[in-house]
Amino acid sequence: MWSPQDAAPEPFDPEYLSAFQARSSFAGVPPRRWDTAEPGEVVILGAPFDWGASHRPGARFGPKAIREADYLGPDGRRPHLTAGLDPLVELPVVDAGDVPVMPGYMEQSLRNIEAAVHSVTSRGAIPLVLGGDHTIALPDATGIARHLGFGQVAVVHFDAHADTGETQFGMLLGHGTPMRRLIESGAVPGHRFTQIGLRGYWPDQETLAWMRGQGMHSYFMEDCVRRGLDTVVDEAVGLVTGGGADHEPAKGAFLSIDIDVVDPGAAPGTGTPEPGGLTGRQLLDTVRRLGRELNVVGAEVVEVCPAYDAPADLTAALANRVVLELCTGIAERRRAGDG
Ligand SMILES: [Mn+2]
Repeated sequence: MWSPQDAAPEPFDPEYLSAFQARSSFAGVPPRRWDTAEPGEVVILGAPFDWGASHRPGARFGPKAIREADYLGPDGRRPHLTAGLDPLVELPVVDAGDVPVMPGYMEQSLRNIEAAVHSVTSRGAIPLVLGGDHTIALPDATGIARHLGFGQVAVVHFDAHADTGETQFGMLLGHGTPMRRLIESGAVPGHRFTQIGLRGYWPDQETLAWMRGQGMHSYFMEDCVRRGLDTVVDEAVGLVTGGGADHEPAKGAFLSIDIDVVDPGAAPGTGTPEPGGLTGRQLLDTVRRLGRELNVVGAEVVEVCPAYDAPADLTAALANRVVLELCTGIAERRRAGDG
């Protein structure tokens, strides 16, 4: 089986076009091959991969839907109303299209995603991956850890689900297992994980005990409601920048944003909807804040499943704005001279 402990995968032909390729770049930003990213750029990559889904498939169409769920023109400009800057221009943001993936071919597809993310990261740019189901957290975070060092990157993980299953249908790879694979490989140790928004009826108590044993910091929706999301995010920031008890601060943060962290009333177009989540407003404010307060070295927005999003494309529109708010926060941090 493919493992993050293997040697880094070989790069592949960046001219290859996926069958699920969007016809336009995100908001009309300039196209860029991922192997020519410039330092400081935020590079959007599509990962139209959904063969790790346990329930509703269709997230392979997520990258296209997120790029196109937008009522403004493809002019590469999105001036933020209150930040006083345009993150697309200021960072700048570019779009490298979709990573070539092959339906049904789990391991080779994940290798390609990892190679593209690693290529962007190793050039000093910030990969921002549009999923795709959450299996891609494994190659995304591994590609970044290969550059910054195994154990050096913190993950702030927004999700209804912990994604720490030991197996899925008896198999090691799938969208319910990536966080466990990252911990086992050492790419991201348990103490570097902060999870926000967990709820529902999965995983079981044995898995929750394993997570605690690994030192994972898991905030349930009940914590977000009872203690307040701001308090939870204060602690999440402290865990990354302070490292938590007995640990060095992380070199940077990877934000793994499963759109199902938001209540399915506002984000129905997703593979495994779980009632009772965050509001869209809460997620937007939080990702902007984390962009500002953390050294974000990469991000992914996953599990947008457009076939269940009809008729209003609400989930894809929210994901589009999550990307913009995160980029706004990163631009604000850079303007303030912190990164
Ligand atoms: Mn997930």
